Amino acid sequence: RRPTLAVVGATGAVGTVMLQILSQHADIWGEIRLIASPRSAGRKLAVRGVEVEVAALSEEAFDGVDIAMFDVPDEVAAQWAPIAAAKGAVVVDNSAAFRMDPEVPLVVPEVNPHAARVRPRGIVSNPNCTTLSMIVALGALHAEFGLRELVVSSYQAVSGAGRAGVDALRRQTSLVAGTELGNNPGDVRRAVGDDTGPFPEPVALNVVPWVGSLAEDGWSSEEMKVRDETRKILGLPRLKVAVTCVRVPVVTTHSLTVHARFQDEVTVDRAREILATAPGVVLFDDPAAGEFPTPADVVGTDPTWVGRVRRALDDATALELFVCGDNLRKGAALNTAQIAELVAAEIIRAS
Ligand code: 2RA
Repeated sequence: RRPTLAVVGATGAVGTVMLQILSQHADIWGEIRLIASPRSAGRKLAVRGVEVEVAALSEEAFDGVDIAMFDVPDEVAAQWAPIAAAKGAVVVDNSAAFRMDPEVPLVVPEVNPHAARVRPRGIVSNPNCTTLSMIVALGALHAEFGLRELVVSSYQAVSGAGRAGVDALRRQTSLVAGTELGNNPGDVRRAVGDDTGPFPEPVALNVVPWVGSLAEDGWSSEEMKVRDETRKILGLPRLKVAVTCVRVPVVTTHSLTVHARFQDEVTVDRAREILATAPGVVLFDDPAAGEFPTPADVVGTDPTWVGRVRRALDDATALELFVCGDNLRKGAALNTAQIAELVAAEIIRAS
């Protein structure tokens, strides 16, 4: 039996990538139902080469659905994911609403696929895009070396804030392009005006050391997600994690610098072997030839790209890495689709 799939949030930035991925992956699905807010209902979107009309989010929309992938705001997921689960669907949710719920597994198929099998609430969570942009590479290194501590800085693309983020960067860039702006305090801010979109400061010609909302003691919600989710996925509840999240003027693909300290001494040669052979990872690391990953080349691709692999100068147990991942693909839609495919395989085996 081919499972019925619902895509909830089909018209958003991640939903759009999701429909592309569903059109590219092996077609294991029966019906694919597209669901969105009543505002978007009635639109027609192509998936698997067929136009499908978007249905409004409602209880009836989940009738007969086996798996429902959600990419909607946290409060919408908090309300509707349990409704879909109560109607018998396994929900794969990309919001933050359930990620830290002990009864909801947080799954990265390359790292902890077994976790997806135990889902007492009928919900499986997809990690945040920033965690996902590094965790496949880190998981592979952890499996061999035993991770002890992480120090991370992110360089996050504006599409992490959805279509509004991309629109804001494009608008701001058009206002500063070809000017001499960027040489005097406040000149970029004055050119951009008060409307900085979903960001607290101008993002064109700038970097903004803030992503998400204010958490405790000056940390951002995004920074807390990277720490909490990494601990949960790797099963390391006391892992030391220091993280600073930064928004940069890149459309799509998050980058991170990672200082990872392990249990024992590490070698760059072994780390390179692990990264070169890990599923879902591409090692692209030859600085002498000018080879290291950048968002401009990584965008639109599936893997986690790793470069600049070095042993820490002052600690033989630590590695330095530069990592890039498409935040809309592996960072969101692709990982969600991979989880849904794991669950679908269970349903197909059982039928
Ligand atoms: C961002 N990580 O980049 C967030 C989106 N989930 O804004």
